[in-house]
Amino acid sequence: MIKKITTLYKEKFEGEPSVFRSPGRINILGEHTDYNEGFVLPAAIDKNIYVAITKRSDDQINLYAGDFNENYSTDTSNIKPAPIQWPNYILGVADQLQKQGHTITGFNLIIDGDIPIGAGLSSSAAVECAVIYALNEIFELGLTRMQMVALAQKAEHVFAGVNCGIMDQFASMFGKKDHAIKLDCRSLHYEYVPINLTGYKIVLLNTNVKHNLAASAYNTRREQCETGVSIIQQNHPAVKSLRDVNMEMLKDYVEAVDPLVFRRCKYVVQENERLLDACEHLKKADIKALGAKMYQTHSGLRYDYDVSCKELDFLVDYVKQNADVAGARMVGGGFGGCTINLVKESAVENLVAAISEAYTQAMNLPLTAYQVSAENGTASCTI
Ligand code: GAF
Repeated sequence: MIKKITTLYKEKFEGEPSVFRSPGRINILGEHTDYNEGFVLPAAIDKNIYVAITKRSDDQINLYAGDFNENYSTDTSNIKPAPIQWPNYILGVADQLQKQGHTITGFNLIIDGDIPIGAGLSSSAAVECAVIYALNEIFELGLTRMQMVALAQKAEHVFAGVNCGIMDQFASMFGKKDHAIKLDCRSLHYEYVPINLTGYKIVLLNTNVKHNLAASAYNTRREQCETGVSIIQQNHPAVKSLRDVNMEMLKDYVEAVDPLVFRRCKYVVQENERLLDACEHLKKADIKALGAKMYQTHSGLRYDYDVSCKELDFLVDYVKQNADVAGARMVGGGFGGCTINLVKESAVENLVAAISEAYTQAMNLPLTAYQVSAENGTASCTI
């Protein structure tokens, strides 16, 4: 990929570029908990977005996306959302830098990568993190990783219109080889937990669908959680987020008033509890117990949080009958993308063959499988 993007750069622009990469992520447990100030357990993976870049002396911004074979140009005095989507993940970052008082000149930038788009593996956060890291380096802005994460998240809110939590950008920037990150999204305290799967592999199964309502439904879920909090606050003013809420409070104050909001909040409260247990299972390499938690999470996302879809449910239901699969669930925001599966190493090949055939027959869609490992976060690449 590094050679490919450098060659592409030289075809499109002049000069010797610097190259940076930022990974996609999986999440072992803790879905839709980040914007509720809860816990998450993601890991950066061995699939990346790459950026090749040089700065310019004028104010011209020239972008080219290898994936789409498309270019887009603007200038630093006129950064606003583009009519096509992909430049917005780059321009949103430049816009945030300017809003935070940083001065940048123009730049030439090529973007490419091997994170499947729309697969729930955070290709957009990886773009934002690769770009902020690249701009921080070439313009010597002196931002810390934590500052870059916050800025990338804000770029997603403003230019992509998704009110996301902090998990994706954090995982991309702070990933560590062979480790998951247990992140407290309230304090931002984090701990690396070794991924010790004792004979199991992490297999992603990509439904190859991304239903349209994903972004708007995501924002609605976030609002429903906030509604739940505001109902409880009438009796418990100290409650700031679902992090401070327990099942008793939900039953006492929310269930009768708003049954839908109750179900949404119930899922989040239970998921936070599950995550703390799951971390202990992972630390003890108790893969069966960890897998059981993953199945429970999927049920919660399917029936209470209502962010799954028939394609994801098909894949989870299928593997549930297989003793070689310890656990599975949808990963990321939902409405398509991948399931994450813990599969006995010796069974991976047969499972992928069988489920691919069954999925295609049932859904009339191809299934794509990836075996992934946990890798380091955003970095410069040596050319
Ligand atoms: C998306 C968001 F970007 C994350 O912040 C997180 O909320 C996730 O959905 C669900 O856990 O990836």
